[in-house]
Amino acid sequence: MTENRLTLAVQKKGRLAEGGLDLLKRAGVKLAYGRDDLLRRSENEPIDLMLIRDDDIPSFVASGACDYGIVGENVLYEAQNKSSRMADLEIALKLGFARCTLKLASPRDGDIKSVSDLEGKTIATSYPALTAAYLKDRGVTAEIVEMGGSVEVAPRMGVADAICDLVSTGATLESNGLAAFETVLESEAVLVRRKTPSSGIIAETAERLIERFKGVIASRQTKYILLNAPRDRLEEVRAILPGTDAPTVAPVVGREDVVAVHAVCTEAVFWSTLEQLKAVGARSILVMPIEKMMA
Ligand code: PRT
Ligand code: ZN
Repeated sequence: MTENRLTLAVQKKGRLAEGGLDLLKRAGVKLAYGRDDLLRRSENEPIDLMLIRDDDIPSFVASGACDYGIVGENVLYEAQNKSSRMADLEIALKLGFARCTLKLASPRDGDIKSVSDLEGKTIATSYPALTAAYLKDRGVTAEIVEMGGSVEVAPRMGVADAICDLVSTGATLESNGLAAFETVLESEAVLVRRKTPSSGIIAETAERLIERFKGVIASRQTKYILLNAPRDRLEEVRAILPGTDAPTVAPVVGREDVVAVHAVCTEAVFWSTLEQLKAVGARSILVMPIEKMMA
């Protein structure tokens, strides 16, 4: 840790690494070329990245080895349920990627269909603390078998009756003959820090980084729409534009009956949105990405 430089822990390799580095790049943080496996410096911001396993990120931030970290809520809450040393951690910002759900699942054609069916059974998971806390809340006593990976094979191998694992598309459960019956946690990548705030230059850097992250997140689904609309159907067009409060309406030279509409749409613009716009008479519809945003 260098004085006056913010240290950010990012997963070295995996689902969070890609999203984390992309977020930093979009936030204008350029990384210097470096051979160091553990530390990457930024060449234009007082920021150093520490590249580690995602499971280590909560303790690196809690101990002060890093100021901030990008980690899944699943890993953060598991760490907090395991150790009181993590109580000082808080989420500074939800980052909107690496979304997944921690679910209880059992063999599709078996007889475990609800949480109460787990009484006296065995559950395999990489999230023993979260699973235990969830079962305790519901008054169910079950044995938990901790596994580092390949949790989905546990029922087939006779290691457990059910599993508690992360699901995104559901394909892994499906191909292993399992069906989810309960959601334990909804998770996404978050920016985590200690509750006791840092001060001075590091705090200023953090504030700037968080504002930029917010801008990147907001601009991800925000689009700029340009279209021509019949003047007398303007209200209908406006009602369809997702998340716009005040579009700009300009005249079209030589066309009294048509106006040009420019709007920033803060909600997702789908093909079906364009079809609806066309159906009320909009023409020459252009949807453009927004590169940067600041409120
Ligand atoms: O080496 P390191 O410990 O850093 O990496 P890792 O193997 O623990 O992490 P990685 O990269 O697999 O996941 C990092 C984080 O990504 C997780 O902690 C979650 O916050 C998030 N994430 C999002 C996921 C998934 N989606 C996901 N689908 N993590 C894992 N999975 C696995 C899941 O465990 C299961 O095996 O994908 C499979 C299920 O996927 P579907 O699409 O078949 O449902
Ligand atoms: Zn991990």
